[in-house]
Amino acid sequence: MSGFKDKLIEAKQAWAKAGRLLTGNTAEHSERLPPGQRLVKDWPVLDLGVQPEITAQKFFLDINGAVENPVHLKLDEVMALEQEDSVSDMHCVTAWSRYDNKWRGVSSRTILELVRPVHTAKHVIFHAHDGYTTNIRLDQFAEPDVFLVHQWEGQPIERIHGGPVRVLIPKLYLWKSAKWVNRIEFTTSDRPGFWERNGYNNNADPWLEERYSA
Ligand SMILES: Nc1nc2c(c(=O)[nH]1)N[C@H]1C(S)=C(S)[C@@H](COP(=O)(O)O)O[C@H]1N2
Ligand SMILES: [Mo]
Repeated sequence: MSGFKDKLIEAKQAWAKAGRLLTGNTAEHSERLPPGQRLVKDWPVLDLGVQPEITAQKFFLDINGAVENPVHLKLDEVMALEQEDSVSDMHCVTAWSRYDNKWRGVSSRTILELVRPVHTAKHVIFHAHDGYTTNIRLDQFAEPDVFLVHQWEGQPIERIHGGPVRVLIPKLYLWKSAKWVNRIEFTTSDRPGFWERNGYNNNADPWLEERYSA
């Protein structure tokens, strides 16, 4: 009994340290629902308003910059890389979260093995067909739940959600997950992307409510 209580206090101290009780969520929710978020069942669409149609002909993916082996991939070459399934939650800065999304695609680990970033590479910049950009750190990219995804719930990812291939970074707010990605650039220094230059937080951790820049 007291062991359980100690555990609970320990957990709460850890949450408080991490800022997880920022908006006073109840304990059972704060386990999984980040502060200030509400659950949705559907998948809302959010972007700059241009939704480019990327056919297999138009599709390309450059992975280059501070890497030993830059590549230029067509869609069938992306599909020929090792494919994996993953289930993860999505958290959007506009305050919706969706649990248990089933994804299929290429893991960031597979990408890293393919292009081999140089030792001084520390950041990753995503570029997309609509001109959108967003940036993360290399260690965030290397997380096991990060994928280039082309299926959601067993179906091809729709154009409105960035199909045929988009980025997925579940542990960060969804603006870090570029739709219609066409270039993954590894860099030695950080370079803020579209929203990061326009008032959003550079780090974007939902558990720390890193929504806006200070
Ligand atoms: N290429 C591109 N990717 C993008 C965006 C965009 O405008 N263009 N918007 C971002 C933002 S702000 C969000 S919240 C998510 C939304 O993804 P969804 O429309 O699939 O929900 O995509 C992110 N990726
Ligand atoms: Mo967003």
